[in-house]
Amino acid sequence: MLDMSAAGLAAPPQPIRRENYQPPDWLVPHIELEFDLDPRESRVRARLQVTRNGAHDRPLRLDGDGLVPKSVCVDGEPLGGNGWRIDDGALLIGLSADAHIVETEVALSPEANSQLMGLYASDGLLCTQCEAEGFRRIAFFPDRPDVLTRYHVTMRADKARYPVLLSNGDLVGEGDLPEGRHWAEWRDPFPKPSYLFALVAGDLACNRDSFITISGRAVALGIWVREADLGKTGHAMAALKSAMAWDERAYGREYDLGAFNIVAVADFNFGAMENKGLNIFNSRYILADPETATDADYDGIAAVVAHEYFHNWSGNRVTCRDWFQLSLKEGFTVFRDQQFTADQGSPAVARIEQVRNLRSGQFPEDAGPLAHPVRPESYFEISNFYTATIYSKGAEVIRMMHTMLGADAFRRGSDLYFDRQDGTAATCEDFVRAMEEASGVDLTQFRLWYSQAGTPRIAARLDHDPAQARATLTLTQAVPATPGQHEKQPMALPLRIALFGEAGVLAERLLLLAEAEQSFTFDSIDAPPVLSINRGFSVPVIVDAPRASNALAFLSANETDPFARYEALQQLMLDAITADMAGQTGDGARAVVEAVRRTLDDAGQDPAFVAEAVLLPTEAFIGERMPVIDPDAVHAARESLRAALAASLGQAWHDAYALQGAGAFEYSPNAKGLRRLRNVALGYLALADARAGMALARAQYEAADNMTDRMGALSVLANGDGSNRDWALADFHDRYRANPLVVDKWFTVQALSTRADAAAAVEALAGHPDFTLSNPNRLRALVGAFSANPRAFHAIDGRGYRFLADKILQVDALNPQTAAKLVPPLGRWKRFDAGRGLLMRGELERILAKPGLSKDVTEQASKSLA
Ligand code: B3K
Ligand code: ZN
Repeated sequence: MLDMSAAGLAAPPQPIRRENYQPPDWLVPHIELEFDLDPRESRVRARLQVTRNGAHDRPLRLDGDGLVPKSVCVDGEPLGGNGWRIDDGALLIGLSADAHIVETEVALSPEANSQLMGLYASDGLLCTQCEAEGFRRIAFFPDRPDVLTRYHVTMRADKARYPVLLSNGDLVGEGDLPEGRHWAEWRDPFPKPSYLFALVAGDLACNRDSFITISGRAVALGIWVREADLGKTGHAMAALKSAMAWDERAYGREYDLGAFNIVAVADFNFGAMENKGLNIFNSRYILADPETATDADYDGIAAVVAHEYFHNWSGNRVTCRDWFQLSLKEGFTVFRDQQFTADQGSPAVARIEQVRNLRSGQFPEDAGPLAHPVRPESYFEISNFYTATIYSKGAEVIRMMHTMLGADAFRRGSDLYFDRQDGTAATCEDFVRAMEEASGVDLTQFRLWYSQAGTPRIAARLDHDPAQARATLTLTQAVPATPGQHEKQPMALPLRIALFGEAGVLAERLLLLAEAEQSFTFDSIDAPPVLSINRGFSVPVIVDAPRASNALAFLSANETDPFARYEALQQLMLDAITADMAGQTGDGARAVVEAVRRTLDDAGQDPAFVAEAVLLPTEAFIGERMPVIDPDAVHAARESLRAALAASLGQAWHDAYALQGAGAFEYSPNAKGLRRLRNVALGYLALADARAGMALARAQYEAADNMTDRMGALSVLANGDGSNRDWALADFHDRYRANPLVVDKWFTVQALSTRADAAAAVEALAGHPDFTLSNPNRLRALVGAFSANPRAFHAIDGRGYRFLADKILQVDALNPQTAAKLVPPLGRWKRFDAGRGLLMRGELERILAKPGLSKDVTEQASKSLA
């Protein structure tokens, strides 16, 4: 037998398992943190009050990552080298009594921190990111979400370089120090887990405002940015105030501190972070003005500002017991931000966008090697579990409870949950139990949504018996096998359906499909009805309900639920494209053309809805429906349908293009809808007549008074040929070279180009002086976007795969968390032909062979190969 230790091999790392959860051995009711800040070397002193939790004799274990203690004291006495040891980065101290004061001191280098976890430097600022396990890179501490601590923070820094010093809670003192330094002291009265700690030091300007809460308390609001960006903070501030008022109305949740601060930073691993009282944001989710931000950017800012604010209750006041419960805060908070967004504008358009995101981001994950339940069972690196499943599917799980219970009982359930769990670290089970108790609805079977991975599939058959005037809907469900879960049980699926006759709705019901097969009958139905299924996308599944094109066309014109109307048209389009790829000739394209014409002609419709409804399903979505994805065939079939729409509906596209009202830029649902429709129309006009289309796009580009119009034009120009294209790309870069968020758009529009030379262009752009691997936004703008460009990324010679793998390896050396997020597209190799599959596997193997590869990328790449 091979003796691992003798062979010098370390035991393979073991995953963390949910079933092994143990309460903390030691609690930390209070901490004092002192920071002497400097980009090169910052000193951190931590003074922890620790108390033994239960009767045991285990040592105190304080997590650490890359920390070297300069000193360790217990109850004021320095501990010699025998009193402590380091084990896997953590500091272990044997303690005799049940309560002690433990003090440690460490030195950190923020400017050398390229992982952007812990304390780091970004564009002259010093800031922190701690979720999930970044606090252990700042101080030795039990860095787990179920240890709740009161924080008292003192910061000292050079006053000229860092005039602003912020942390969680309320400012309790500040003053000057010798040698041009100054200090500030912050106290957060709410006990919190270490992942919610934050500090910022920098030369920042503030957009100040205030909010009076429902009980009449004044909250000082601040959005902190670079002086030059101050004019771009108005939209985020307005969104914050709307979100605060909305949470009082919709959930009865009031803000609890005297101050709420947001800081925007340029280098950030994801969107934003909900640190208690001091949210830190990726600047792309704060900064906006019409000249530099699109309508989609404006919408994203409002949604993320609201999301982080809502975490103050769903995440901070009630946090997670362990990271397996991550969806407790993320799924619920996404659901809350989705409700908020729906209340701001068009609920139908909001739902369409949510479902499109779910289908493009979460369904492929659920169907691939990285599939995992909403409440995972194990992980190696928790950063890899901030996934579309935890967030988007998690939100759908909450939404289904809302649907099954009804809005009133759901609200009683959320009130009970917040009351009962306030100040605790809770589990998904606690949430479901509160919903159950408040409503009396039994959610036993429903809990499978937390434990079973994979997207369920529903097949539907509708029979009609004229003699009995009865329709019978037979539904079957199946949940596909996923890694580690071969056998699945039938789930509780709340399915909204309607039956239509020529005169309109004959029956509407919310069905609960709970068995593998079930039939539902509908009486007083004289003639064979048309089935509309999964209205409002009430259940996140794939539905197979074959319907003739005239039935789908009927629904696309007559459904009363706008989402279902959209869905019927999407299905009609999908059927036409699928038939084309299968070489069938039929009237699929003609049916689509007529349905789109009717939708464009429907004067009463919200233009934003029309713009969504007439968009063809994405190439990624079409590919997902194929047994073996053929990106070239998908592209060809989709383009041919696009060409048919462009050629047959010339006048309708002209009319839609001309719809936009005159007048200055306005950010309102209607104006946004008109801009969206106009840009969609521009795409079709350019397809019908490339020369005229490029000229029109250039004219739009030059005349634009807002980024939505300019970007819409640029994307048409970038996909085209000729001098207008070259001119526009050069002009855009020149105009906006000083604005990194806009330069990101310039990279993305080229990375997403449908041109045949897109892969070569992206390789060249990776050598552009403005490209850098160290800024996650820039990396995602080029490399992330490219891997979502189906045809270019899946180029048959494998150059797209090779490019991505090269970038993953380069980024891994700097920032493993962000590198690991780039891996999933390579893990989809089973879905492609053998040739592509082999090339993708080859790149995953090459990645895994790299010595010193991070735990983050190792987990993603090795699971992707399995
Ligand atoms: N809670 C953070 C995400 C942290 C990601 C850490 N890898 C932002 C959010 O979801 O609101
Ligand atoms: Zn969140």
